[in-house]
Amino acid sequence: MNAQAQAAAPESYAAPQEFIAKAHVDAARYEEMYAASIADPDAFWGEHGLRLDWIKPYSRVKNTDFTFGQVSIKWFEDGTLNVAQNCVDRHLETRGDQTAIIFEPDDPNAPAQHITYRQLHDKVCRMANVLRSQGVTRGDRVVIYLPMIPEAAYAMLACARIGAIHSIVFAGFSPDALANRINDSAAKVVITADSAPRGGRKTALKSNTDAALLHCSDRVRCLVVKHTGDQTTWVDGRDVDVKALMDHAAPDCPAEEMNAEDPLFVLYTSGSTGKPKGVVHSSGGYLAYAAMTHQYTFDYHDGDIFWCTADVGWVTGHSYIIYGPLANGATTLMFEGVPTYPDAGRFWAVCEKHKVTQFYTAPTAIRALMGQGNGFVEKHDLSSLRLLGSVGEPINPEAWNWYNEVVGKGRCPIVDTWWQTETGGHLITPLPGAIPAKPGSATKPFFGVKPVVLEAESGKLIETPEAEGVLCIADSWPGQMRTVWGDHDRFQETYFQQYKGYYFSGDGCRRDADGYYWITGRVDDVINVSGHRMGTAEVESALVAHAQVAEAAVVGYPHDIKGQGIYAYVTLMNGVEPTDALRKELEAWVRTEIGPIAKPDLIQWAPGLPKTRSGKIMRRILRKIAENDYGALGDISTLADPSVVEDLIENRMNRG
Ligand code: 6R9
Repeated sequence: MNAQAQAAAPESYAAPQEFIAKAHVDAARYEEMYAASIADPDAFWGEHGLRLDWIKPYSRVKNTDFTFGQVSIKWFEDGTLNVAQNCVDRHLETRGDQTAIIFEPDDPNAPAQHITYRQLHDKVCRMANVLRSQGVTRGDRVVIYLPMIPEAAYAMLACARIGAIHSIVFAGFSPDALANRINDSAAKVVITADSAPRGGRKTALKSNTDAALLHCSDRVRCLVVKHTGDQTTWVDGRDVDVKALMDHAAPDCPAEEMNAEDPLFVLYTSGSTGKPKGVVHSSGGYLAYAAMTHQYTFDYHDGDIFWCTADVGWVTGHSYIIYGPLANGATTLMFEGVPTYPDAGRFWAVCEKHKVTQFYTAPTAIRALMGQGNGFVEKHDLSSLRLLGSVGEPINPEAWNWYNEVVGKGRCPIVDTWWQTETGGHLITPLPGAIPAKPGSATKPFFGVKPVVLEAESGKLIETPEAEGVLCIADSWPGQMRTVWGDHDRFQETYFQQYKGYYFSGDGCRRDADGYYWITGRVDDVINVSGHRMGTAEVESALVAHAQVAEAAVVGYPHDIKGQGIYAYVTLMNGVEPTDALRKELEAWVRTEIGPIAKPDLIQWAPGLPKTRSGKIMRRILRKIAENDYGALGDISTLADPSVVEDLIENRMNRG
C-alpha cells in the first residue's frame, strides 16, 4: 500500500448496517452479555449450558481451580449427556431432511454429496455398531487417520455415541508419528483408508498405517475405509473392511449416557519441550463452548452454509467442521482437496457451487492465493458470502485487505479468531455485529474470557489499558482442556507454573487503548508454519536421530507464504562431509520421522552452535541470524566460544 492509501485506510471496519440489524449480538448486547458473563459465570454458563440436551441436568456449573499444584477444571460436573445425540439425533424431528454435511471431493468433476441429518444418523449408528463389534467400549481410545471424507465425521460421532475417546492424527503425519500417538493413547483400534487423494496426488494411508503398526501392540485392530479402491496389503484377523461391515450393521445404536467431564477426544499438539502432548477435551463443556462460539462468532443462522477449510486432524476441524456446527443443526461443508487444485480458484469455485455463507480459513492460504492474482477470485460469483474468518496465526494487514476487498467485496465482516488446541474454541475474536475489526487484531474476548497481559520476566499484571507482554487468561471457560493425557503434572507445569494463578497461552500480545488485543506470536520454542504448530524440539530430535548428525538447533524465520519457515542449524559427526545430497537426505529424513509439514526449509551446516558455558544453546542468537538481523544479536559475552557466531553469520543460508 502506498502512503496515501495508507492514510486513507480506516482504522477500523464495522459490519454493514444490514448485517448488524440481523446479527445475534450488536455492540450494546455484547457489552451487556460480556459484563454478565464475568460478573457471574455460574449464572451465565448455567443458562448457556442449556443449549445442549442433557440426559440428567447439571446442578453445579463451574468448579475450577488454577492454583499450581492443584489445578482442576470441571464444568457441569454432575450433568450427563451424549455428544452424538446432541449433534445428530436431537435434530431429526425438526431437520431430519436438511443437509448436515456437504462433501466436496478432491476431484472437481466427482459429484458432491449432501448427507442429511437422517442419513448421518444412520451412518453414525452403523459405524458405532462396527466399533462395538470390534470390542470398543466406553473409555477406550480410537485413533482416526483418515482423509477429509464423511467417514471421518461418522467415526468421530460413532466414538462419541458409544463413549469411546477419539484421537485424530492428521493424514499428513508419518508412520512414526502415528505409531507414537497410537502407543501414547494405548488405542484399541485405528481407523484409516486405503489412500487419501489431495490435489490430484495420493497419500498411501493404509501402507503408512501398516508401517506404524509394526511398532504397536499386535492387539490393535485396523479398520480400513475403502475410499479410492487402491490395492493395499491385508492382514487377516487384524484388518477390517469398515464399509462392508457398516452395510451389514444395525442402523440403530443406543447412545451411552456420559458424564459432562468424560473425555470426548484427545488431540496431540506440539509444545516447546518433549514429545507432543495429548490435549484432553471434555464432553459437556467442550461441546457447549464449541457450539456457542460457532453461533456467535460466525453469526450463524438457520439456512446458512458454513465452510471451515481446516482439516479434521487439527482442532479447528474438530470444533468448527464437526462439533460446533452439528450441535447447532447447521449445514457444514467438508472439503477433501487443496486450495490450488485444479487451480488457485478452487476455494471460490466451491463457495459459488454450494452458496457458502460463512467462509473460514487461514492466513497462509489467503497469502498463497493472493499471490496468484485477482482473476481466480473474480471469475466466480461470491455473492452468497456474508462473513469471512481467519485462524491459525496473525493475519498481516496486506492479506487482510485483500481478503476484505477482493474476496469479501468490502461487504463481509472479517472475524480474526485467536484460540488454541488447548482452548477448545475461540477466546479472542470479534463478534461481527458488535465489534468493528482492525486489520491484524483479534479484537476482544468472547463471553466469559478474561485475558490479562503480564510482564514476561516479572509476571507482573499490567493494569494500564495499553499493555504489551505475555497473554494469559485469568479464569476458566467451559471449552478449556482438562489435562494432558496420562500426565496431569505436565499439564500443570506447561500452563500454570510460570505465571501463578493464570493459564499461560505461550503467546505474546499487545493491548491498545481501545482494549483490542493484537497477538504477536509465540514467546516459546514453538513455531507456526502455515498455521500448523511445530515444536522446534521435535524437529531437532528428528534430526539428531540421523546417524550423521551430531547436534541440531531449529528456529523459525519469517516466510512470505508460510508465516514462519523452519531453519535448521546442523552440526555433523566428525569427519562427515556436508554435501547437497546429505542436505536432501536430511530433509527426507525429517519428512519420514514427523511428516511433510516438518521438513526444514533451510539447513545450515554449523561447525559449532552458540552455547552458554553451562551448555545451553542460545536460540535467541540463532533466531537473529536466521532473521538476517545481525545488528541486534545482543550480549554474546556469556558464550563459551563467541567465534562460532561469526562463522554462522558468514555462512548463513542465502535465501535469495
Ligand atoms: C486454533 C489453532 C495455536 C496458536 C496460538 C497462536 C496462533 C491461532 C491466531 C493465532 C494470531 C490468530 N494463532 N490463531 N495467532 N491470531 N487469530 O490455530 O490452534 O494449532 O493449537 O495453534 O496459533 O500462536 O497459540 P493451534
